[in-house]
Amino acid sequence: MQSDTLHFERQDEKGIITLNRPDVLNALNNQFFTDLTGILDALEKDPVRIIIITGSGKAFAAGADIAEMAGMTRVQAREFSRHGQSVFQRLEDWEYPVIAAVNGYALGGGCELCMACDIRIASAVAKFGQPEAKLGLIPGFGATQRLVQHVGFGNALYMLTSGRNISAEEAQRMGLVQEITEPDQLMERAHKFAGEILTSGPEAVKKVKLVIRKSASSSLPAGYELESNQFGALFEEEGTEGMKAFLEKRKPAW
Ligand code: DAK
Repeated sequence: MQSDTLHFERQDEKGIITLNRPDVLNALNNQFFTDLTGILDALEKDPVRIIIITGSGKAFAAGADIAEMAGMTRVQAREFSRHGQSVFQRLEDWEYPVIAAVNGYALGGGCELCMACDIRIASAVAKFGQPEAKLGLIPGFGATQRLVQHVGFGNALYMLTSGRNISAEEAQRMGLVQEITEPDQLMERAHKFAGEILTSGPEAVKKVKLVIRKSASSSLPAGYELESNQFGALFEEEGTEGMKAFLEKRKPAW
């Protein structure tokens, strides 16, 4: 599937989304959000068990499209922000894991996109940042909420008030990035990790994401209850097979 802003490819149980406006460092415009929605709609009907998102050229995404944003009124800007937030929320709520393979600049909306993914694997040359304040703006696609969850208040304010870019190593130290690879090994590593997830029980993977994501906006007791319910449900689903396979010293047949 090919659109003006994205390329989508299915590889067995994986779906690979490549941001594809390299001339403007994959800047995120309204069309991008519409195109991503189209891919998620299609995947809802015919799912894959993992999504990998990456960028073409030297950027993952260098932020919201400043050229498009510059002409917006207050009302249009609010709409643009709500549109982006809802699409990123949909990605975060996607039932299976989403890996960001961050190949280069992940700035502003690009950093927000990678934070809406579940796991971030970064090229050693990737740069992360929320430079909105340098433009006299604040983030509009979720960073004021998600960055705090990823790196804590101090680090979030450190990045958001200064607008400075941080290296992949700094991002990893802060907890934003899970793995760093050599640039030419990024996609190989993302596929390898996806392969590791694919050997886990599909229902267990779905449920652990569900419990973690839902609990982030609920109380601790509600989170524990959800965990117990989902844990229990697996005893009528693939958990039985997983435990049996372990005891019989064989691979589980999911
Ligand atoms: N938007 C549009 N075009 C961009 C862009 C962007 N974010 N980033 C780069 N480009 C374009 C450049 O203008 C240039 O186009 P041409 O001049 O070739 O026509 C081309 O991509 C290549 O960029 P450079 O020539 O600048 O490349 P360099 O390697 O020299 O520099 C850079 C790379 C990433 C350091 C630099 O491009 C840069 O600083 N880019 C802007 C980064 C940035 O400020 N990102 C944050 C964007 S603001 C909201 C909704 C959303 C948001 C906020 C509020 N509401 C509606 C309330 C989110 C905001 C953002 O994400």
